[in-house]
Amino acid sequence: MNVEALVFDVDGTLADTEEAHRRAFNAAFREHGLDWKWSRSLYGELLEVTGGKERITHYIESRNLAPDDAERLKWMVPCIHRTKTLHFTEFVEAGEISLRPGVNRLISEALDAGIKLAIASTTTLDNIRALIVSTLGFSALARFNVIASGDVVPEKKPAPDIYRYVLSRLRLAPQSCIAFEDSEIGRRSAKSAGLFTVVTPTSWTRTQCFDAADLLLRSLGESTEPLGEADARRLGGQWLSIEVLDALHNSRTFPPVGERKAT
Ligand code: XBP
Ligand code: MG
Repeated sequence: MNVEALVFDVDGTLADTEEAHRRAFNAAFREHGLDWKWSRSLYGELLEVTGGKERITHYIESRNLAPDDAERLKWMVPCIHRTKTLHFTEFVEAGEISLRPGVNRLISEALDAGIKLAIASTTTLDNIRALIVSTLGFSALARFNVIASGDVVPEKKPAPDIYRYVLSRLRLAPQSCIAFEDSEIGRRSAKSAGLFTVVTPTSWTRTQCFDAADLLLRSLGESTEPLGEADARRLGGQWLSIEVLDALHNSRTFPPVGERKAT
């Protein structure tokens, strides 16, 4: 194997979490006596702003409030976001979120092959920990050599900071690592840091343009949820295995752009 580490984004990649985030934001707004309610369509637009605190601040600034009101609300953002995180972790701990197809399988294959694992996410460490523990068990946290959450770097995605932070902690060059993302913002972050990037969009990001993705798939696939026909044909198998990933990454020959549309 030439691949030395797999670096996973969390929201949308490990699991399809953004609906739970949206519900947690709205629960926090209610708890703080705010009459804000983020619909699915509005939240889809707000996802262009990475980081929950930054997203709430952006929303306040977009409402043309009186300067004093805006300042007072911005002062509340950290507290509102802490409440939101409590609601999100409650949803996760209640078992409402499961890993996307192929994630657990690929993590196990990587460990068996002696490949390191890392996380590079914009969300909070509390959210990441809750998701890993609720889906893989407490001991699974130790499988990851590095878990990097949004606030450890000065700039969130699409800046490359979080991936560069992970590479420095892994002491690996970007050329020997592969990133997994769900959004164009995340892809740009990983690519700017020099990583081969696999993109598996969700319903929140499927309409984005991923022509620049090194590999675009509907999901990582597994025996119970195989890849779509076109993806399976391109990869020569029903799911993205470590062996196929290593070969693709080494050969740097990717399926023709035209065939990159996730089926
Ligand atoms: C996606 C994000 C996060 C989540 C909300 O993170 O941008 O902000 O939408 O989580 P990822 P927080 O990099 O894992 O795709 O409220 O904790 O930010
Ligand atoms: Mg994501």
